[in-house]
Amino acid sequence: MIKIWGRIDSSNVQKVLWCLGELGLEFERLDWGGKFGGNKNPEYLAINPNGLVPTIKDGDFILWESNSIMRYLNAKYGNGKLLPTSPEGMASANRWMDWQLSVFNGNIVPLFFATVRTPPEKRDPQAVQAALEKAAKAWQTVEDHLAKEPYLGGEEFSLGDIPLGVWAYRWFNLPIQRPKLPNIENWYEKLKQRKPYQTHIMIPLT
Ligand SMILES: N[C@@H](CCC(=O)N[C@@H](CS)C(=O)NCC(=O)O)C(=O)O
Repeated sequence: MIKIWGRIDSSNVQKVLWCLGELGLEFERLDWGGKFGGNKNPEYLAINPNGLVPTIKDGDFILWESNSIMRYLNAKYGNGKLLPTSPEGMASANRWMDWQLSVFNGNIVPLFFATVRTPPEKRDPQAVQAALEKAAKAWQTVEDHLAKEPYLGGEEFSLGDIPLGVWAYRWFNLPIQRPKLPNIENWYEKLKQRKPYQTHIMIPLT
Protein backbone atom coordinates (compact mmCIF):
# COMPACT_ATOMS: atom_id res chain seq x y z
CA MET A 1 0.00 0.00 0.00
CA ILE A 2 1.34 3.43 -0.95
CA LYS A 3 1.81 5.68 2.06
CA ILE A 4 1.55 9.46 1.74
CA TRP A 5 2.48 12.08 4.30
CA GLY A 6 0.51 15.29 3.89
CA ARG A 7 -2.50 17.30 4.99
CA ILE A 8 -5.48 17.35 2.60
CA ASP A 9 -5.53 21.15 2.26
CA SER A 10 -2.01 21.40 0.81
CA SER A 11 -2.05 22.12 -2.93
CA ASN A 12 0.96 19.88 -3.49
CA VAL A 13 -0.56 17.01 -1.53
CA GLN A 14 -3.84 17.50 -3.43
CA LYS A 15 -2.04 17.00 -6.74
CA VAL A 16 -0.82 13.57 -5.62
CA LEU A 17 -4.23 12.59 -4.17
CA TRP A 18 -5.92 13.57 -7.44
CA CYS A 19 -3.36 11.55 -9.41
CA LEU A 20 -3.83 8.52 -7.13
CA GLY A 21 -7.57 8.84 -7.74
CA GLU A 22 -7.17 9.03 -11.52
CA LEU A 23 -5.09 5.85 -11.39
CA GLY A 24 -7.54 4.12 -9.05
CA LEU A 25 -4.80 3.40 -6.50
CA GLU A 26 -5.37 2.69 -2.84
CA PHE A 27 -3.25 4.55 -0.34
CA GLU A 28 -2.77 5.29 3.32
CA ARG A 29 -2.52 9.02 4.14
CA LEU A 30 -1.11 10.59 7.27
CA ASP A 31 -2.14 14.13 8.31
CA TRP A 32 1.23 15.89 8.20
CA GLY A 33 2.49 19.48 8.02
CA GLY A 34 0.57 22.68 8.73
CA LYS A 35 -1.40 22.48 11.98
CA PHE A 36 -0.53 18.77 12.29
CA GLY A 37 3.24 19.40 12.29
CA GLY A 38 5.59 16.44 12.19
CA ASN A 39 7.39 17.73 9.11
CA LYS A 40 10.39 19.06 11.07
CA ASN A 41 10.85 15.87 13.10
CA PRO A 42 14.28 14.27 12.57
CA GLU A 43 12.59 11.04 11.43
CA TYR A 44 10.64 12.91 8.77
CA LEU A 45 13.62 15.06 7.73
CA ALA A 46 15.47 11.79 7.15
CA ILE A 47 12.96 10.88 4.43
CA ASN A 48 12.32 14.43 3.17
CA PRO A 49 15.19 16.85 3.94
CA ASN A 50 13.01 19.82 2.86
CA GLY A 51 10.63 19.28 5.76
CA LEU A 52 7.71 19.77 3.37
CA VAL A 53 4.74 17.69 2.23
CA PRO A 54 4.00 15.53 0.30
CA THR A 55 6.29 12.52 0.63
CA ILE A 56 5.34 9.02 -0.48
CA LYS A 57 6.65 5.58 0.38
CA ASP A 58 5.95 2.73 -2.01
CA GLY A 59 7.54 -0.45 -0.73
CA ASP A 60 11.10 0.63 0.02
CA PHE A 61 10.98 3.56 -2.37
CA ILE A 62 10.63 7.02 -0.85
CA LEU A 63 9.95 10.09 -3.02
CA TRP A 64 9.23 13.79 -2.48
CA GLU A 65 8.34 16.60 -4.94
CA SER A 66 4.69 16.49 -5.95
CA ASN A 67 5.19 16.56 -9.73
CA SER A 68 7.89 13.89 -9.63
CA ILE A 69 5.61 11.74 -7.47
CA MET A 70 2.82 12.01 -10.06
CA ARG A 71 5.20 11.11 -12.89
CA TYR A 72 6.41 8.10 -10.89
CA LEU A 73 2.89 6.86 -10.13
CA ASN A 74 1.83 7.27 -13.74
CA ALA A 75 4.88 5.39 -15.04
CA LYS A 76 4.71 2.62 -12.46
CA TYR A 77 0.97 2.03 -12.15
CA GLY A 78 -0.67 3.84 -15.08
CA ASN A 79 1.45 2.48 -17.91
CA GLY A 80 2.02 6.14 -18.77
CA LYS A 81 -1.67 6.72 -19.54
CA LEU A 82 -1.80 10.13 -17.88
CA LEU A 83 0.78 11.64 -20.25
CA PRO A 84 0.53 11.98 -24.01
CA THR A 85 2.70 9.48 -25.90
CA SER A 86 4.06 11.82 -28.57
CA PRO A 87 7.29 13.57 -27.55
CA GLU A 88 5.65 16.93 -28.27
CA GLY A 89 2.51 16.20 -26.25
CA MET A 90 4.51 14.77 -23.37
CA ALA A 91 6.86 17.75 -23.35
CA SER A 92 3.96 20.18 -23.44
CA ALA A 93 2.21 18.53 -20.48
CA ASN A 94 5.50 18.40 -18.57
CA ARG A 95 6.06 22.06 -19.38
CA TRP A 96 2.80 23.11 -17.68
CA MET A 97 3.70 21.03 -14.63
CA ASP A 98 7.12 22.68 -14.41
CA TRP A 99 5.70 26.13 -15.11
CA GLN A 100 3.22 25.77 -12.25
CA LEU A 101 6.02 25.12 -9.77
CA SER A 102 8.61 27.51 -11.19
CA VAL A 103 6.49 30.50 -12.27
CA PHE A 104 2.78 30.28 -11.54
CA ASN A 105 2.99 29.33 -7.86
CA GLY A 106 4.82 32.52 -6.95
CA ASN A 107 2.08 34.54 -8.66
CA ILE A 108 -0.91 32.86 -7.01
CA VAL A 109 0.22 31.96 -3.49
CA PRO A 110 0.35 35.63 -2.32
CA LEU A 111 -3.32 36.03 -3.33
CA PHE A 112 -4.28 32.88 -1.45
CA PHE A 113 -2.48 34.04 1.68
CA ALA A 114 -3.86 37.60 1.41
CA THR A 115 -7.42 36.22 1.33
CA VAL A 116 -8.08 32.70 2.64
CA ARG A 117 -5.17 32.61 5.08
CA THR A 118 -5.80 36.14 6.44
CA PRO A 119 -8.84 36.74 8.69
CA PRO A 120 -11.37 39.07 6.94
CA GLU A 121 -10.82 41.90 9.45
CA LYS A 122 -7.06 41.87 8.81
CA ARG A 123 -7.22 41.75 4.99
CA ASP A 124 -5.56 44.65 3.19
CA PRO A 125 -7.66 45.55 0.09
CA GLN A 126 -4.67 47.12 -1.68
CA ALA A 127 -2.49 44.07 -1.09
CA VAL A 128 -5.33 41.81 -2.26
CA GLN A 129 -5.77 43.90 -5.43
CA ALA A 130 -2.03 43.84 -6.20
CA ALA A 131 -1.91 40.07 -5.66
CA LEU A 132 -5.03 39.62 -7.78
CA GLU A 133 -3.50 41.51 -10.71
CA LYS A 134 -0.35 39.41 -10.50
CA ALA A 135 -2.34 36.17 -10.44
CA ALA A 136 -4.63 37.26 -13.28
CA LYS A 137 -1.59 38.05 -15.46
CA ALA A 138 -0.24 34.53 -14.84
CA TRP A 139 -3.64 32.96 -15.61
CA GLN A 140 -3.71 34.88 -18.89
CA THR A 141 -0.82 32.69 -20.13
CA VAL A 142 -2.99 29.63 -19.48
CA GLU A 143 -6.04 31.33 -21.01
CA ASP A 144 -4.17 32.01 -24.25
CA HIS A 145 -2.95 28.42 -24.47
CA LEU A 146 -6.40 26.96 -23.83
CA ALA A 147 -7.68 28.91 -26.84
CA LYS A 148 -5.62 26.49 -28.95
CA GLU A 149 -6.36 23.13 -27.31
CA PRO A 150 -8.87 21.82 -24.75
CA TYR A 151 -6.38 20.52 -22.18
CA LEU A 152 -2.86 21.47 -21.12
CA GLY A 153 -1.35 18.36 -22.71
CA GLY A 154 -3.43 18.52 -25.90
CA GLU A 155 -6.73 16.86 -26.77
CA GLU A 156 -7.02 14.70 -23.65
CA PHE A 157 -6.79 15.22 -19.91
CA SER A 158 -3.25 14.54 -18.64
CA LEU A 159 -0.89 15.17 -15.73
CA GLY A 160 -0.32 18.56 -17.37
CA ASP A 161 -3.76 19.62 -16.10
CA ILE A 162 -3.31 18.60 -12.49
CA PRO A 163 -0.98 21.23 -10.96
CA LEU A 164 -2.89 24.16 -12.46
CA GLY A 165 -6.24 22.40 -12.05
CA VAL A 166 -5.72 22.37 -8.29
CA TRP A 167 -5.29 26.13 -8.41
CA ALA A 168 -8.28 26.63 -10.73
CA TYR A 169 -10.65 25.47 -8.00
CA ARG A 170 -9.03 27.84 -5.53
CA TRP A 171 -9.14 30.74 -8.02
CA PHE A 172 -12.84 30.28 -8.73
CA ASN A 173 -13.67 30.07 -5.03
CA LEU A 174 -11.62 32.93 -3.64
CA PRO A 175 -13.56 35.95 -2.35
CA ILE A 176 -12.37 38.19 -5.21
CA GLN A 177 -13.66 39.86 -8.38
CA ARG A 178 -12.22 37.72 -11.16
CA PRO A 179 -11.50 38.97 -14.67
CA LYS A 180 -13.31 36.99 -17.37
CA LEU A 181 -11.19 34.07 -18.59
CA PRO A 182 -13.62 32.00 -20.70
CA ASN A 183 -11.19 29.31 -21.87
CA ILE A 184 -10.11 28.62 -18.30
CA GLU A 185 -13.77 28.53 -17.22
CA ASN A 186 -14.56 25.89 -19.88
CA TRP A 187 -11.54 23.81 -18.88
CA TYR A 188 -12.46 24.12 -15.19
CA GLU A 189 -16.02 22.97 -15.94
CA LYS A 190 -14.55 19.78 -17.45
CA LEU A 191 -12.23 19.20 -14.50
CA LYS A 192 -15.21 19.50 -12.14
CA GLN A 193 -16.79 16.46 -13.81
CA ARG A 194 -13.90 14.22 -12.71
CA LYS A 195 -14.56 12.15 -9.58
CA PRO A 196 -11.05 12.51 -8.02
CA TYR A 197 -11.29 16.29 -8.54
CA GLN A 198 -14.59 16.35 -6.68
CA THR A 199 -13.16 14.21 -3.87
CA HIS A 200 -9.75 15.77 -3.32
CA ILE A 201 -9.82 19.27 -4.77
CA MET A 202 -13.36 20.59 -4.34
CA ILE A 203 -13.10 20.94 -0.57
CA PRO A 204 -13.40 24.04 1.62
CA LEU A 205 -10.46 26.44 1.25
CA THR A 206 -8.36 26.66 4.39
N1 LIG B 1 8.08 21.66 -4.52
C1 LIG B 1 7.45 20.94 -3.43
C2 LIG B 1 6.82 21.98 -2.52
C3 LIG B 1 6.19 21.32 -1.30
C4 LIG B 1 5.57 22.39 -0.39
O1 LIG B 1 5.88 23.60 -0.48
N2 LIG B 1 4.68 21.93 0.51
C5 LIG B 1 4.05 22.83 1.44
C6 LIG B 1 2.53 22.60 1.45
S1 LIG B 1 1.79 23.00 -0.10
C7 LIG B 1 4.52 22.53 2.86
O2 LIG B 1 4.98 21.42 3.15
N3 LIG B 1 4.43 23.52 3.75
C8 LIG B 1 4.76 23.33 5.13
C9 LIG B 1 3.66 22.69 5.91
O3 LIG B 1 2.65 22.25 5.36
O4 LIG B 1 3.82 22.63 7.14
C10 LIG B 1 6.43 19.95 -4.01
O5 LIG B 1 5.92 20.24 -5.09
O6 LIG B 1 6.16 18.91 -3.41
